[in-house]
Amino acid sequence: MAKDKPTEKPGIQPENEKTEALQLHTTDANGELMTTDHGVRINDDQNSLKAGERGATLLEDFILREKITHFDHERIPERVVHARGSGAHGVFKLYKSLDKVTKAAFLNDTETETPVFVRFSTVAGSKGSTDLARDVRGFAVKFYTQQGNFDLVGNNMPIFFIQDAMKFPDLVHAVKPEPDNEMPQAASAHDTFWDFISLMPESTHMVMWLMSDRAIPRSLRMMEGFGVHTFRFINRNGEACFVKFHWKPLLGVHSVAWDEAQNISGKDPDFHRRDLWEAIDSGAFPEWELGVQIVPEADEFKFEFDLLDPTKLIPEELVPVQRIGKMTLNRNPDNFFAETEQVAFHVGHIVPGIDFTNDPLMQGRLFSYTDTQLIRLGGPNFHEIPINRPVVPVHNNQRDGFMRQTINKGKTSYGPNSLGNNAPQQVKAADGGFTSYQERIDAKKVRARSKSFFDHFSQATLFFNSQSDPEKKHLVDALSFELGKVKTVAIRQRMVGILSLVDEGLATEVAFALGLKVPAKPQQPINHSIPADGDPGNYQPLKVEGKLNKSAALSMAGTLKDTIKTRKIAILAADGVDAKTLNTVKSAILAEGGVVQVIAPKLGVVVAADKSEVAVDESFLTAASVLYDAVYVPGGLKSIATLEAEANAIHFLNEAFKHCKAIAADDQAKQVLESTYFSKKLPKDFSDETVFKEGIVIGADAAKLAKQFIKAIAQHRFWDREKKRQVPA
Ligand code: HDE
Repeated sequence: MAKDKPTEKPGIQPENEKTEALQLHTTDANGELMTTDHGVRINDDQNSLKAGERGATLLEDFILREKITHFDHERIPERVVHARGSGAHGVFKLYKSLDKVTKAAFLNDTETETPVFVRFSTVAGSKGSTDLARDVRGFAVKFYTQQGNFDLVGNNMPIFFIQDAMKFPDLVHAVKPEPDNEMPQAASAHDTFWDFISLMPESTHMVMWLMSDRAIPRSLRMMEGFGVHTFRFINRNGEACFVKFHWKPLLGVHSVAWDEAQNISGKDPDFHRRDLWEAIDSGAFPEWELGVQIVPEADEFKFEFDLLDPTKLIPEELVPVQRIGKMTLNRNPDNFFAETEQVAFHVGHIVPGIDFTNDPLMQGRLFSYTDTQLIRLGGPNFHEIPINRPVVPVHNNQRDGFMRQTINKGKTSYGPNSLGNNAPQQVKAADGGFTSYQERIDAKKVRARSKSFFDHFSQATLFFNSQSDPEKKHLVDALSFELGKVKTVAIRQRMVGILSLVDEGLATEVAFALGLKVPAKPQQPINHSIPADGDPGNYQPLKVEGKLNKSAALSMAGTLKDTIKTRKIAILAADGVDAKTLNTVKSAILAEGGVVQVIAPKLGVVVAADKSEVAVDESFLTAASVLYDAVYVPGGLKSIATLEAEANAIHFLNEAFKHCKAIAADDQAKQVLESTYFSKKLPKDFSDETVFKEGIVIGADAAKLAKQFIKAIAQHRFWDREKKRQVPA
């Protein structure tokens, strides 16, 4: 794996070929005069034109009319799914050439830096909904390659709910707010979602991922990405292989606790968007390695699942992920609407060397993405919007339409032609002209599902078995929460039946929380996705015993835990704080790339015991422990006395404990911890080992304490603490 090192000086957001091209369309009003849209200088932008000072406004006021009309038309439809998103520019650099398997130029040349634009999103919520909803995250990357745009429109989970595009509108209708009362917003915890899921056994595997901590990431920068479908690579000789795409974050894969997620949704619904923006702004550029799993064409039928089935992943134990390059996000957009909102991704944007497979979900997507842009962006010229333009020239005979920008010269807009030198010319494959993979097809036209898609449970079980104990507990809790919000008992009961086919213990625990019983004999669920004339017997889901019992890559427990880069650490302080211990710990954290904020009873400064002033970043009124990764209480008798009496400080610590975060305190500050609910649970003597296990560091030597604290923060969370579930924060 590549070493995690900063690419540029903090604060500098480098340009690339694409961001430079965007400058042509970028404007800055700084120091400029105000004009109408037609360039006429405006003398008064405060008052409309009236018949007398107290008279009616005149229709002839073109300045008012223009301003109001533009305002009236500012909104465009939000995306029907993935409406809430955050974007960033960056670059992709290849580690090693893949020229043996693909002729895609950006995957051949290790010298090229390919500009990218990435948009992360939640799926179900509206544009203004909370970032911390329990949901799948979209992970869409547009590569502006020298052969045209390649879009990898993926998610942070490697599989999907359904196997056929035909069911997508049903899935989305079920998860979106219910149609009679438009509730709940950005949540799957309601009857229609679970009604659908409980009748669609093929969704079981994905539901396990959705109920796992993957659905509540700590940061967009700390989640994996997946292309989901099996794609094809094609090499220069026209030979094909199968490929699955992965993104592996260099900060590791981390989540928050569900209780925390719900609190963040209130305290800062823009939590993920802000986190991404601030990291890039401060020069801590997020990085992912691009991974590929390559399967030779001859091995298509080697697996116990079908490579074309999007509800299945290829376990990394069977086909390892090769890390082939790195993406660095190093520039925030200048304008949210122009870039993040207007960017148009499409699974069908591929370049020579990459091709589709017959995955029926992918095939449906190939239609949907252009279609949706036509309504969302208002016509067929959305490829001309600056963020969507490739960095290579575009020439063809497509013409006109709403909002056409390009001025095509000449008489001909058809081919062949003799009046315009038969331009633009077609391109030979050897010169980079796209040719489709010549897959052999000899089949009857049928509406059917392949039997090889019918095992809906073995990978759901594999996922569950691969989780650590805390992750399993979170799954039980998430299912109990979600189904607990379902009003119809029959739906809950059906889900318990489905869960019993995944894992008996899981079903028993969820059933207990719901006050239900697990069916004595696991019942095969009925597959309701059958054609009207279909024989239900032919559509029975299969319970196949998977050969693999566990796959380490499916758990987040073994993720990277060697850095505190960009983690946010709160220092609680009041007047009289010991500036020396505070600054020692602060400097040590900053040196490791962490972010530190001082939180005090009021804004301004706290006057330290040595009369120096310490700037306050947030007051207890505006800060909350759920917005930080760890908390430290420095020494200073007066400060400690104030904090001990400050209910918000105690609540801050209780909550940090409840959410399993690293907590540190100067020896003197022990008495603040003694006012918390968890004081009784603290081990008496702290050795390094206890610190590591418990995540609580107390010490008189600030330098030593800082070292241990940093080690604890890097662990991210001490989930074992949840066993002592007695903190009423
Ligand atoms: Fe999408 N999806 N999707 N999807 N999808 C859209 O396109 C669709 C699916 C994904 O940040 C829409 O431009 C169908 C899988 C992302 O702009 C729409 C099916 C995966 C984004 C659409 C799927 C995705 C979208 C809505 C089933 C992971 C956000 C707005 C056949 C591999 C892109 C838009 C962005 C967006 C259709 C299933 C990922 C309606 C029909 C599987 C990341 O076209």
